[in-house]
Amino acid sequence: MSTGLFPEKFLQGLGVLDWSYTEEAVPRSLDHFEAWTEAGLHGPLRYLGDHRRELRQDLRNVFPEFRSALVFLFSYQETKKYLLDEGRHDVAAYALGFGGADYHTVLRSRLEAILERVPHGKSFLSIDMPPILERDIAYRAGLGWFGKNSMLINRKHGSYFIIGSILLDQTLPLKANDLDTDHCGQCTACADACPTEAIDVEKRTLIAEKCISTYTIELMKEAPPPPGFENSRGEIFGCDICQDVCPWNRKPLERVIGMLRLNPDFAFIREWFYEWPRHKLRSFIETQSNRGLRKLLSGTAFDRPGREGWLKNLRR
Ligand code: B12
Ligand code: SF4
Ligand code: SF4
Repeated sequence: MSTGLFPEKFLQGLGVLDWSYTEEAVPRSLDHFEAWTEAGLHGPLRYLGDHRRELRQDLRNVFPEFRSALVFLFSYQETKKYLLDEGRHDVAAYALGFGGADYHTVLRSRLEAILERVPHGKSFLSIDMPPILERDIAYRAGLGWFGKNSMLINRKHGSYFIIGSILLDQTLPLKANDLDTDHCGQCTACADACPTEAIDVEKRTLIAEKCISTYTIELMKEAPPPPGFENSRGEIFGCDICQDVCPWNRKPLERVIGMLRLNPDFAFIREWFYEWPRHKLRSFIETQSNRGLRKLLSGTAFDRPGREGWLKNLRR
């Protein structure tokens, strides 16, 4: 979307690939979400099936003053391109794509910078954590469609982005894009490539407990890997396989220069993941207490699994 509200250079500087607007409070895909949780497909992700499930039914459950939302797609394409060129699949690109910092923190300040340009009263910033169906909010703002891998895919920019939204207590003189339609067609490349058969093509969703991303990010204790994990590419944190094979990600990556830019404070990440052999990293983590490891990783995306989770991930 382009309006005088946000100069293009300003948004480019913040890594925004595209943005749009919606006044719809209720997710269009709510039925799919409810069927998914009822069928238990959220598996170990309890926060999707407990009392927070109902909160996702309407944005007003989270922000009662809701009248409209601005939705932004924040790129990590350069990092993805770099990792693909280097043949490195250990760590999901999103985790390195914001200087190695936790994207929740980085994108919150970018959304705050954007908010300064919008006349507003009360507002609510959403990046990942709140009980909001964020792919759906981007969908109803017309920013893409739900791929068979369940990613929100944008026709021009693919799916290597994080969705961030600003909920407002007033409407703006803007119009949502038209809803996008399906552009997967007969393709099933993502489901064919998923080593753990976690993708349900018919339902356009995941069986969460089979997904490597769940196993390596969300499971913080020793646990058996999902069947097929041994056939992955060496992933130890997150998984990008079903995006890497998606034809809609090819062209967007041709337009960018591959780059890994880590904040100086997080330069150790390169050493840990790319310079040390795995057994060295594992031995190092063994010498740390859980609290000590969390302190070292604080501010990055990598502190989530904790010591036990990391030892699990590095067992392979
Ligand atoms: C839980 C969660 C996970 C779980 C479960 C994944 C999942 N598919 O739900 C796990 C840990 C596995 C995970 C993994 C990843 N995640 Co995640 N995750 C979330 C979280 C917190 C909630 C998602 C959710 O509500 N799932 C519930 C299920 C039912 O939703 P769904 O699978 O998306 O299904 C929807 C559609 O498919 C649709 N639908 C289904 N069938 C049909 C049919 C039709 C016709 C239509 C119209 C719609 C439709 O309805 C469903 C409900 O909206 C969101 C943040 C948020 N607050 O929304 C991030 C989020 C989805 N994750 C994100 C990312 C980046 C990832 C990873 C790429 C990270 C990585 N590299 O490891 C992987 C991708 C795996 C994958 N293919 O999905 C991004 C996705 C951005 C994008 N372009 O889509 C989000 C939006 C975070 C953000 N703010 O950007 N994630
Ligand atoms: S993220 Fe990996 S394991 Fe999960 S569905 Fe995609 S390819 Fe399969
Ligand atoms: S790989 Fe094919 S089926 Fe899967 S999301 Fe991309 S276009 Fe759709």
